Amino acid sequence: MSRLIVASNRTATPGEERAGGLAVAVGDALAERGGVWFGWSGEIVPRETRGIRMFVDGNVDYALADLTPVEHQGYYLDFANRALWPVLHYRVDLAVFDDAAYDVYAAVNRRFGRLLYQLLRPEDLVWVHDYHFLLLGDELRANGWRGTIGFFLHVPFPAPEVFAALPQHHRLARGMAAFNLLGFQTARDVGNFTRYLVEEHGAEVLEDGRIKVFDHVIRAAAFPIGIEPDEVARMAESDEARDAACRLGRIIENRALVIGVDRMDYSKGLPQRLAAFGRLLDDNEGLRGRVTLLQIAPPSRESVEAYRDLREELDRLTGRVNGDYSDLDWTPIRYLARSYSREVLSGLFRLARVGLVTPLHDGMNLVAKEYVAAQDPEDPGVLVLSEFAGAAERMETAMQVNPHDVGGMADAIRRALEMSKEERIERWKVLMDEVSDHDISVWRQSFLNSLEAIGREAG
Ligand code: ADQ
Repeated sequence: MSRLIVASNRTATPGEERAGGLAVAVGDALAERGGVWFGWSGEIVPRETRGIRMFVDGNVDYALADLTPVEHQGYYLDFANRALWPVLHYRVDLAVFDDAAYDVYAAVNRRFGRLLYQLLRPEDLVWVHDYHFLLLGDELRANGWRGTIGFFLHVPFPAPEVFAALPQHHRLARGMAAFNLLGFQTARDVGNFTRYLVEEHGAEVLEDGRIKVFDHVIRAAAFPIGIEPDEVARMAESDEARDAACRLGRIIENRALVIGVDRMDYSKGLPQRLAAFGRLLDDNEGLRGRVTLLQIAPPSRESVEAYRDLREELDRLTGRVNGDYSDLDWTPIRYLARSYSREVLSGLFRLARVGLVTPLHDGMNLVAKEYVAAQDPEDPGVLVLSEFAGAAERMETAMQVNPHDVGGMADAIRRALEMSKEERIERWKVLMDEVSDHDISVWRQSFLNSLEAIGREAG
């Protein structure tokens, strides 16, 4: 079997907390097959250290490179986080466009391409991840790499006119055409990407579905990412999970628990979610004192300003609801701005009667799948899921909501709380089948099978 070489901005070096879907998914895939994980070390050093630091953990070799302060600012904070992330999540209003930042982004892709090329052996399979490295394939080609290169976008690919708002979208698209296979989370993303290439760059869709663009023939397909459901189910029954559920259970007593778990980010729809919970209590007197929302959302450190504004808004909304409705022995919203282990989260998911996953836009959203996998099959909770999470494409028996519609979400939470056990079990079974059928190894295998097939075709 050829070696798997994964490139992603951050790797999950052993011992690190892995809050973030990419680190969890890629880490699991690499641990299963073995290979090399290449990326930024997380270190910012005053002057670019030329080489790569290597170390081994189990069957994974880590190859890490540092960034200089200028690179970290331009490539990571300014272009990846303040231009690409908002545009890919339909927030052109929040994007900051800066040519100088793009130049640094391109330069880091060039330097990392050179470093990665030096690690490669002719038979290797290269798999690049996410929006930080849109130009990495092109840079490998510039160094002379002729093997197949796959790419997977973890976040949404937006409607063509939204991506075209990026002043450098032409150059990014040319770079992306250097990948042989581009994987997306959903059919909607593949459709958007294909339409973008056709409308903006005169691409031609061939009979076999491949796309001819900029003198390349590429393939774009959906590979919905998954989790390890058995591991989540096991964690949900671990001692750590039971302890956590017990501690929380003592406080909420026999009240119903509604849970939300997210990285704190404007794409996750947190203000709308808190507002919907407020509306639920405004409109349903009978629920006051009988239901608690636990929202866990650790700050993303890198986007300090955006985080500060969002945090203030969440504090204000929580304060409004808790101020209006708290009683001596009940606080409606418990808001925890910190991270927990996967065991603790699984225990809390299992305790919760309702899982609220209501992003405004999300590539997939693994929390939706983890919530389902953590449930007690005899008495499962209800998933309330945004129609704009990639997960919604295949999780049809979740209660799907429009995350902008506060009243509609309040109503869905009420219906979820009132739902009979029979209906909960019926809906959950369908969801659990989907989570099991499209688990993390199916995702990895189907992507790598497609990539290997392309490699064979190319001879
Ligand atoms: P994220 O935006 O990070 O991932 P998500 O898919 O929900 O979003 O993954 C979050 C992961 O981090 C989950 O495994 C979750 O359990 C964990 N996590 C979240 N909050 C946590 C907390 N407070 N403490 C500890 N762990 C926490 C990106 C894309 C997604 C896509 C994934 C994978 O934005 O759309 O699903 O990559 O492709």
